[in-house]
Amino acid sequence: MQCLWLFILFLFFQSMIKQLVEAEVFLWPQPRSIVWGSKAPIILSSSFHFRLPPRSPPELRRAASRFRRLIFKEKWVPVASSTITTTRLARVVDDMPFELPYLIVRVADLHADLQQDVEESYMLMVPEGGGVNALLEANTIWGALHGFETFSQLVQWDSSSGKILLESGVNISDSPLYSYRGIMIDVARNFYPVADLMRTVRAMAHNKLNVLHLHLTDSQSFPIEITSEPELAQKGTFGPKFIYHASTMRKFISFARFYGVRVIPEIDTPGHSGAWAGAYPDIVTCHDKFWLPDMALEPAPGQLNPLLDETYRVVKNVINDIAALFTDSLFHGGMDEPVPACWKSDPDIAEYLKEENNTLSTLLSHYVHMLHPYFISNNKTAIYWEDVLLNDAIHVNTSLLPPDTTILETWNEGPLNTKRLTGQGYRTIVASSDFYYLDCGRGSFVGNDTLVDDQINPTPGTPSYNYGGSGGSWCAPYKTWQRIYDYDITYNLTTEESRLVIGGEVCLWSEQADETVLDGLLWPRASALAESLWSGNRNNQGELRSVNALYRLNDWRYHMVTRGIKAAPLQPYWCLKHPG
Ligand code: CP6
Repeated sequence: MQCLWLFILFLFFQSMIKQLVEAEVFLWPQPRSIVWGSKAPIILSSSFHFRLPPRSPPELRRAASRFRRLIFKEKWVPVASSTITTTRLARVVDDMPFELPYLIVRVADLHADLQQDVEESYMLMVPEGGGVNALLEANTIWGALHGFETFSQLVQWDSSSGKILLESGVNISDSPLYSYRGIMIDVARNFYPVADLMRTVRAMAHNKLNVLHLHLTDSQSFPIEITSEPELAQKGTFGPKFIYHASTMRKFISFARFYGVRVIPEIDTPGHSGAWAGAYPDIVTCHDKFWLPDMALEPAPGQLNPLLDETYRVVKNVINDIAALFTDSLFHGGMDEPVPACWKSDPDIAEYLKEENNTLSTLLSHYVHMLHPYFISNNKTAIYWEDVLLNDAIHVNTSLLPPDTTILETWNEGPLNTKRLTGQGYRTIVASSDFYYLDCGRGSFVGNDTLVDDQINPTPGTPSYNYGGSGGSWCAPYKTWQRIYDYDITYNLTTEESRLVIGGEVCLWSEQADETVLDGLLWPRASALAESLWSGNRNNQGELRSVNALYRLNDWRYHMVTRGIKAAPLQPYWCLKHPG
């Protein structure tokens, strides 16, 4: 009996000691598998180098020098570190001045392109005690980049000795649960300077996020230069400063690639297209009819007219140009939120609808029938918002959208629509407005919060929004990092359906956002998504890991701040110094 108590006591202390030790190194996102040894720190001196495979491509070489610079420059001291850590490190530095000579990098396939489903796994082995090389093995350079990132997070600065230290005796075997781990930024409601998008790409890479989806066009503006149709941007943006020139965008895409981040363009049609009217008023329905001046906080939806040849001439040019500019094989074609009253307000469409068997859905079907092949002929897989199949009033038949060239992005009805889409055999990206919309719950509106599509020319005096468009309170509450972390994107799916969920993305709609608030809206909430999609939001017992993640995420937030990302605080600083 006594023995049993002693044993329980032993277990208790053992787990306490383990917790103290494990609290010293924070990795984000947590790797799939990590085995710690004694964790005796070893020194990285200025002779330390990454040893790359012969004939490594520039992406790998630049990443190696980037990370080497980061490791020696950032002098990271975990904010959450206790005095125990510092004294232990100081003692170890005195007692065992062991150095790590090299990190040997091995990559099986040096030339795999950065595309959907590229292999991203890596193994990182730092032998105990120094003197022996560490090893990073990956199947592709994109996996090796993730390995560099993890390596950089094992590094700390010891302020008392001034040495750069690395935890030794670590074995990490890591790979993502989902291949699509993204952030969507709406750059049409407000413009984002490229420098801010570049900082976002760097932050994404630190979080092992791999897709930046740019919502490039909407009714408010058309800020991307289309070489063959220059007037679209010239007459569709807020001004000459608010344009992504093709040459700038090309450089940005290449920059992102060096960080292992794919940039996916979205040209949103046929709805949300009011800004096309600047250059081509004739192909856009209802752009000048919605709404009354006192409601004019959101422009008319503006929808491309599927009945006109001119529409297809312009759309085809736009898709061909964007397809050539953006190197990713995925291309987002929009198709969200069709407004029946907008199309109906056009006399030709009204006429069309009088014919037997003609409906708004057959009109959209004609448009999709024309549009989808433009993506195929450019060797692209099209992504569409779920509305194209699931919108009650206007949707197309699945036969128009072959699953091998179509991916759907779900944003309504929580997990229900994910089931509907995967159930029909479509690969699906989850961007649930209930869980992943980052702009929600920050604004307010006055009065009626439901924008009915028949609300064309609403009665003067109708309560109106006090800001433009959706977002804000429209989709309250504000999504906390825990809410994002805990969302099970394969909830209620069969194994087969789950396999079709390729990942998810948080969305930053920009009615009330631009570069001044970008970092604080994205981070650390996008970090919650990053870990949830990388190594899962539950432990082996099926319990949500967010319960124990706060301390580590808090430290990661400070680490991001050190790396130049103005991530929002999660708690008073005090809390990190007084862990429960
Ligand atoms: N703009 C576009 C939007 C939204 C969508 N598409 C949106 C809808 C509802 C909420 C937030 C954003 N502002 N083009 C939906 C995909 Cl709550």
